[in-house]
Amino acid sequence: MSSSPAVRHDWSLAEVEALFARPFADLLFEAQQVHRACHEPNTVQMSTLLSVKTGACPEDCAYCPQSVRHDTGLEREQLLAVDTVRERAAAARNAGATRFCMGAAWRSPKKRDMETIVAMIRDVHALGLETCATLGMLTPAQARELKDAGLDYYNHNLDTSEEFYSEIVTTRSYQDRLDTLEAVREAGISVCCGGIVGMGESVRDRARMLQTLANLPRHPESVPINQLVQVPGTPLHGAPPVDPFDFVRTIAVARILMPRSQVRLSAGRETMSDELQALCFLAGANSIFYGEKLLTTGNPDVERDRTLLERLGLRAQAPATHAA
Ligand code: SAM
Ligand code: DTB
Ligand code: SF4
Repeated sequence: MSSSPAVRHDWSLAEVEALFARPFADLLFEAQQVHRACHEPNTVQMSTLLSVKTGACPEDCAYCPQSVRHDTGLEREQLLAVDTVRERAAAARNAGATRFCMGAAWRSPKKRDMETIVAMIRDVHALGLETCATLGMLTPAQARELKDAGLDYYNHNLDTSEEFYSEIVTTRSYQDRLDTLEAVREAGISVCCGGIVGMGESVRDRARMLQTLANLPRHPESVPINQLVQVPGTPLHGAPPVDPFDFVRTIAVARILMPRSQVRLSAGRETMSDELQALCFLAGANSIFYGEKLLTTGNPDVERDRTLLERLGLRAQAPATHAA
């Protein structure tokens, strides 16, 4: 493709559903063309996650092992010390990550926690890493405070369609999520926002979620597409598994709808074959979580990922300049 694909914000549901319905090869071909018109091919952005506060979350997200309402046997942990986080970030950088994402099992950060989080962000930023945090809902003032500390990205997922959302989470609304995304955007922080495939949602729900993301006033700079990690004790344990090709289709549609965004092949890689991951890269994924743990569950170890990238001729992306 010689000319850049248009960045649109007016996708209709019918158009997005039609993409999902296309023959697999046609869809992947278009996604790969869009990908190559907008990104350096054969490069992957690598983020390392750290859970800085684990478990005992008051929210009831049906997929999440950290909700206090699900008995998953997870050991809860208080907010980590700033020194510990700095050491883990330095190790991630030395292993090749360019972005470090700090996650907390909160509905929203409390006043007393903000000081520690701000210190963590300053230290990770000073290591030369891109900083990312996912701390739950934010007020506009909290978003500005995080921006001032040097926060580059904020992760807050829509998770699914507005229609299916109430089957998954009842303790906050879809509008709450959109309000946090707006606060993050207004503060000048780049947005990381995506969702989960494999919660029993329909193809229409997947299409609706991607349509909502693509029709935001600006596309999220990062779009994580997670495959549900089924954790015993969560209500979604035992949900019907996703057809792997449908997972790949979701990545491809995200790529076509949001041509310039980084599309992240996120949770769920530990149980995916190398071949399935290769199809996801072919469909336009150009970002992964890197390091043997996500927040509380497993991720492929560094050796397996290095080997996979080498076998596919993929290389790590340099830290992005924040163009949107
Ligand atoms: N508590 C904060 C929040 O919910 O905004 C931040 C952390 S939360 C764990 C971040 C995201 O991780 C969720 O929005 C969800 O998309 C994803 N996630 C959580 N558990 C998951 C699972 N079992 N499988 C796949 N993705 C999951
Ligand atoms: C995202 O979309 N996926 C990451 C990150 N953003 C915070 C989290 C995945 C969590 C998987 C379950 C766990 O490890 O607890
Ligand atoms: Fe809490 Fe976030 Fe898990 Fe929901 S996804 S239960 S808000 S940690």
